[in-house]
Amino acid sequence: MIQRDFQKTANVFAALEHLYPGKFVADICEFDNEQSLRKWIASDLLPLFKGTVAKIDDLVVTWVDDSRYLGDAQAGLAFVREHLGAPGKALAAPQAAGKPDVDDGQTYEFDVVVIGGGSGGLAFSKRAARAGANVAMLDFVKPSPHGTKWGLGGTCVNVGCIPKKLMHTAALMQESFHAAKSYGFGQEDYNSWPKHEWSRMVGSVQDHIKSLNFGYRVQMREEKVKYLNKLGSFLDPHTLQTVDSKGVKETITARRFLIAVGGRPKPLGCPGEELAISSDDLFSLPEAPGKTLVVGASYVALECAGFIHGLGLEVAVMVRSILLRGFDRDMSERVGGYMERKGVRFIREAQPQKLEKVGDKIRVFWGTGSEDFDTVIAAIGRDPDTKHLGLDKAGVIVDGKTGKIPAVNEQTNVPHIYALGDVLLGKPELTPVAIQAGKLLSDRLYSGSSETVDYDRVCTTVFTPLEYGCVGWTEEHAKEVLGEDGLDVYHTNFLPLEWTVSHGEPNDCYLKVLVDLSNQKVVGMHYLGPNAGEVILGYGVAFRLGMTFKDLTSTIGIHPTTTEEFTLVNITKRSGKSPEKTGC
Ligand code: FAD
Ligand code: NA7
Repeated sequence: MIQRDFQKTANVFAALEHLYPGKFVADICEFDNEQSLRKWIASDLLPLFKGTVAKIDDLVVTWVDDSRYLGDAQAGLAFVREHLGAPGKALAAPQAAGKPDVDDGQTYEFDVVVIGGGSGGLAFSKRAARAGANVAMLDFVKPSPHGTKWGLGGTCVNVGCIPKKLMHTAALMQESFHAAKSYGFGQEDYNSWPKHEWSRMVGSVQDHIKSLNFGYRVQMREEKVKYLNKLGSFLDPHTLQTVDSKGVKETITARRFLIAVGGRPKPLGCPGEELAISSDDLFSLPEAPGKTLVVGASYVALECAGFIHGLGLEVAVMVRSILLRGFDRDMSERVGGYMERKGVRFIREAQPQKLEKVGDKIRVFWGTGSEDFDTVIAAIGRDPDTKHLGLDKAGVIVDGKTGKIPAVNEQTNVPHIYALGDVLLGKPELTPVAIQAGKLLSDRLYSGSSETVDYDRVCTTVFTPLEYGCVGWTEEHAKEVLGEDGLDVYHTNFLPLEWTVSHGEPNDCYLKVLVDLSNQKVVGMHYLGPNAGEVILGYGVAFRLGMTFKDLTSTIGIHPTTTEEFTLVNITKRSGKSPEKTGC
């Protein structure tokens, strides 16, 4: 019990360190047992306060300026709320984090070599070359275990955001066909609407991706970045070995390196795992996947399940524990609830134990059952692509548990080697995050800037059938930091006007605004409804600027829209009143 409470509080305090860089320091000390904790308090801690405290009997102690003892965790949080104001900007310049990145006076072929031409690598390369650096960028795609390959641009462009959003759009169109009937289009009999042709959709999506691949190659030429379609690995801290598709090996040297290799889907880790495909294969599947099992419950899993179901196929999702770990619990369950009501089946508290080929089906076995599927998609997370990078030869430290690279302001423990994007430890795995990191790192290294990435307060959207967008804290986290009494949760259900004549239950859509009662600042916004990405990003700007609840509700909305619901919200959870909507 003590351990769990401590862990929760430690997490809160660690978060405060990020929110108040340079102002708040969390020193997390772990002890094997209570006895050694008490010994430490008596021998090391009490003398620090020179008798100002008679007894410290709390698991968390807080103080100001190394001398003024405040008290327990609550006292510390109260002090933060009162004196530190709104969360500030990110940490100091990268060079301050580790040893300085000094020029060793040696001559190298390139100023900087970028390993990985995805969202982050491309952004950095173009910006650095424009600033006058001599840049080479390696990008090489290792085929998936099912043999799928793609072109320049990385995960987002080829097997991530872009094809995912296009297929999500296709699924929403299918829904619009139903709706169109109520608006006077088409036949009474829905079955006469055109059938969806998976292969034609894949053709259009892949054509677009190829045009993007081509565009990036042109950009590399125009920006004078030397693009090498080769796989790189370190031989020493300033030398890479490169291998091309024919197996030809060469070496390349540089003053600096940027590791932007992203990640790849994790295999299922059970017998027969090779029968499952992943998101790396899904977006170019020549035929519709048929009856599909998606394993995993985070956003890649739910998004894929959502659009496959939306295209008229039978889908089940196998959930090990909870939906959308890391997101707001209440919102996550609402996302799942909507999918379930629309016909996606959830197999809860289950994990595949074995996959077997039975005729042209895949039989999946789990604890309490087995079932045949046409396609199984493993969506249980992604591993950073760091295993064969020779990072040990360059002296770059890798996190033992995740394989990700720890860095401060993108600088690894080796001062001239940087890392960004999905490969970074503890940062959001999102394209705009990687792009921003690439641009700002280049500006700091080659254009005299000191601006660093604000990794907190990043807006995000889950493109499930009912989209979920959010920025800021989850309700659980806000309660941990502010306490139940320090937080108001304003919430409302709503029904988009466009849905009133066609489909949708009045209470499917929902939003909530989390407000810190001590200063009325908005600390989190959550929206479940159509066009969530478009809705939430605008509010994200105001959120970053420290918007109060009054700022939000005194903004005059645009009617009739769903985004105006944020400006109208007035019912708190605390009031116990129903958030259900009755009129416009
Ligand atoms: P990547 O884009 O993964 O690029 C890394 C590149 O490095 C790859 O091309 C790889 O082949 C190459 N490489 C690896 N090792 C080497 C080597 N040794 N030598 C040479 N080249 C190498 N994010 C969003 O913001 N919105 C979304 O809607 C969204 N949807 C997603 C949907 C899916 C299905 C997935 C999987 C991801 C999604 N993401 C989304 C996440 C987003 O794609 C990633 O955060 C982003 O692509 C990370 O960029 P990166 O530069 O770190 O790496
Ligand atoms: P995440 O966010 O790492 O989530 C992985 C999901 O898969 C999560 O629901 C896990 O359940 C589940 N999982 C993990 N291992 C297993 C096994 N062995 N069996 C069953 N289920 C498992 O992965 P995503 O692929 O959705 O996203 C990765 C990133 O890519 C994401 O941040 C995007 O930006 C792009 P758990 O909750 O741990 O029980």
